[in-house]
Amino acid sequence: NAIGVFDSGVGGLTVLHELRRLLPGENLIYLGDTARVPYGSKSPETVCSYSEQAAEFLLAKQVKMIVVACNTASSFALERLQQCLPVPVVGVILPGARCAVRLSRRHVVGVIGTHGTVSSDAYPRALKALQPDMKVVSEPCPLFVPLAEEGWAEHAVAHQVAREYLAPLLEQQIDTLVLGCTHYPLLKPTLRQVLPDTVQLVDSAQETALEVKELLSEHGLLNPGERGSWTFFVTDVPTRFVQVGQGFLGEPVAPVTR
Ligand code: DGN
Repeated sequence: NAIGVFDSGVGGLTVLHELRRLLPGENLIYLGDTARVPYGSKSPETVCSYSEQAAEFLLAKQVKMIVVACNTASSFALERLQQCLPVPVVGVILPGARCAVRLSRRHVVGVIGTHGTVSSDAYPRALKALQPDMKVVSEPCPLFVPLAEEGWAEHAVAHQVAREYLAPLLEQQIDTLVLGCTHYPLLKPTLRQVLPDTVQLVDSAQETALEVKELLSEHGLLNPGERGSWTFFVTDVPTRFVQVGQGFLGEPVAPVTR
């Protein structure tokens, strides 16, 4: 059986990339809800209902577990999905929070994400549950999403936007920054240049892949080997998903079924 992964669109391919690297024997089924992206600016009710539909689609494909690759969907819908679904469900928030707690020396952590993720308070809740004296400073950075999709993640404009967004976090002297959105790993080189060397970056995608591996081995569900398949589904015509997706996945995205 495959691992089902869903996201609002193309961004979750950063999570798929990490899953593929860490678990090359697994069959992966990806659903990008490209007809209804973005989730980041929609209400909790809407994001929950879209997430339930995505999970149902994957369950019908007999997946053995589901990864909610989208930070906004994880923020709003993870608990509900974990309660209702007959397979294990992993989101991206807790793995990222765990890593931040491990790395942070002074317990002042920055979190960046969509408006939805930041307004949900999901990261601060997870971080404080793990480390009660944690100070969390959050900042929505919505413009990073179109910059990454446009291939402008390292453009001068991205540097300027990053300086504006990160200024309040640097004022609070964060020592760790959680990249709480599927698109932000593409901005790592830019963020690295804007941030002092003392600030550590947490890539939720990498941490999530580790958590999936642990969960599968705990349940005896790990697929050994090197030759897992992957299959892509989208809810709109696949043209743009294929074009933009390559930059997120690090290799060509194909074949894609609508
Ligand atoms: N996938 C979304 C997230 O990680 O929050 C970003 C894209 C979006 O829906 N705005």
